[in-house]
Amino acid sequence: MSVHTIPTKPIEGQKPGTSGLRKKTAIFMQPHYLENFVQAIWNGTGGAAGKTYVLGGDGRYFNDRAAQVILRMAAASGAKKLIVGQDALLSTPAASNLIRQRRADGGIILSASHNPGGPDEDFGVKYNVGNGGPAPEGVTERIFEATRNIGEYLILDAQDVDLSTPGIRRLGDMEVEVVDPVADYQALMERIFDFDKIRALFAGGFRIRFDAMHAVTGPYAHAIIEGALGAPAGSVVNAVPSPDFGGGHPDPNPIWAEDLIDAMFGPDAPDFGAASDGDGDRNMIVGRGCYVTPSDSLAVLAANAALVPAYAGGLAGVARSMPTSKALDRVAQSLGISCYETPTGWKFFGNLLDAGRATLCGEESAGTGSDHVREKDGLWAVLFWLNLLAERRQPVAQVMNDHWAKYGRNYYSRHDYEAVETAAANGLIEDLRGRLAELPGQTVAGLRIEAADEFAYDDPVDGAHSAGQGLRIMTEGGGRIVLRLSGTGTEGATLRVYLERLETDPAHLQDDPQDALARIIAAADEIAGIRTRTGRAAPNVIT
Ligand code: VG1
Ligand code: CO
Repeated sequence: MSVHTIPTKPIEGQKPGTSGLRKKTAIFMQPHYLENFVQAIWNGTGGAAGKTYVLGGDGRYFNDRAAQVILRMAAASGAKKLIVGQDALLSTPAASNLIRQRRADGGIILSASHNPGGPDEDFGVKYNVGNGGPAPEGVTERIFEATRNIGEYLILDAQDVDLSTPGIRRLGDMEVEVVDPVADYQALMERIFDFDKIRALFAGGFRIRFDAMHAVTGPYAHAIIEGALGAPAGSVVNAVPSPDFGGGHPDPNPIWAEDLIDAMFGPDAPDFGAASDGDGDRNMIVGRGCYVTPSDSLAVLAANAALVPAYAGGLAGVARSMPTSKALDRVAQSLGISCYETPTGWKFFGNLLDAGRATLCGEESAGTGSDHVREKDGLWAVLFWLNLLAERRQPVAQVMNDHWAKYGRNYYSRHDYEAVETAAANGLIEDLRGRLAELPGQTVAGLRIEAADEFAYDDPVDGAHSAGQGLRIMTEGGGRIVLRLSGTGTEGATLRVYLERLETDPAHLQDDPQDALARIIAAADEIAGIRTRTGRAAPNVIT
């Protein structure tokens, strides 16, 4: 087997976004595209020589081929060992766990998360560092810099490595350990939650529907929910990962997981419904006739953490991304712990978790997690809910009503305008940015604006500064409008408008969120000129 040095040139646009590099699959399959980026990961992080990496992905189209290329490139650059999920599969949280447990130097995760997969859809590559979390901005900047200076990459001339069964293989001088993707992750979950209690819940007739959305959590949910916890066969649906996720978007929200919503709001609904995304780091929680927003879910988990063995000793603190609702802040206040506000993207939680300042964290985009790994974790959130329901023995709707009665309800919604013309989206943001200073004191759609700014973050642990993290407009009575552009899309620009209002009147805790937010929604449109500038009468996705 010989090492080939392939001359190459920098390729435009290999800048990692909110969560790794995401592009159309066809772009990743162009000559040198994947190779350049992988070589840039080595070049930007001090080389692969002597290193141990974890490798796996969500099983989407090109996952298997990309994994073989990365193995050959790692071997050519002198990596010591690659730990790979069987069939090149690993959920994102399972990969994070393996990096930590095996003390690997880092990991490469092949996924475009909730984006659809297939030859005409999306692919992605994400680099995680030694703490198991997404590379922080400083590292992704060095990788991007390396993509702009690349002149060659190294690759071994070799056959595919057999990834179909667990075991130790060799590729040149490098060791390849193929592992069961579920085993270590399952063991971790058993250490965190009270599996006996949850088993007793199911034994008592409690019914769950977990929708794996044809994505990577299928094998995990099957082994844990139906296997270890004894839920009846058939509780986990769409459990076989498929390269195009059954033709859908593996995005656990009421739009893309409509089947689950229908089941949970229909006759004979099970007690509990949940779904996860392409790479298994997101979650959706639904009770019988009751959808739980991700921001509320995060707050409920924080408020009930003492019911879970791993968190029974109390939470060091909590953290949420800036656009996530302030429901969590209200719980933190009542627990007397800190609540940190970070920019969008899991990489910003890493330092807080490493430093022991936060135990739980989450995002409005259906991501929730804790210090057990350094990624958000979909199945973990589902097990957390099961553990708390096993203790409280109440329907989800009752848990929510009690929560709102105690803390008030932060009505919340996100409106997405997808694939908007990039210039129009940038124009909207730039124009609004220029007007932020003059907004306070104005009354728009009957609401007085109290403050407006652009969010920037100074990491309290390492002092890193991140600017330009979203425009915020605060209105009287605890209202808030946030606007930012997505950093994970692959087509045009996606404008995200986050809308929130606090309600504490007991007579108004059961309203429809879109109605409860009507004035905030109208104000957002009037302030930013959303309809005029995007040419869209309404958002494509409302969550
Ligand atoms: C989106 C979400 C963000 C999340 C990111 C990655 O980013 O808003 O909260 O961390 O996706 O999640 P953006 O830049 O498009 O708003 V995942 O499950 O796609 O890795
Ligand atoms: Co994801």
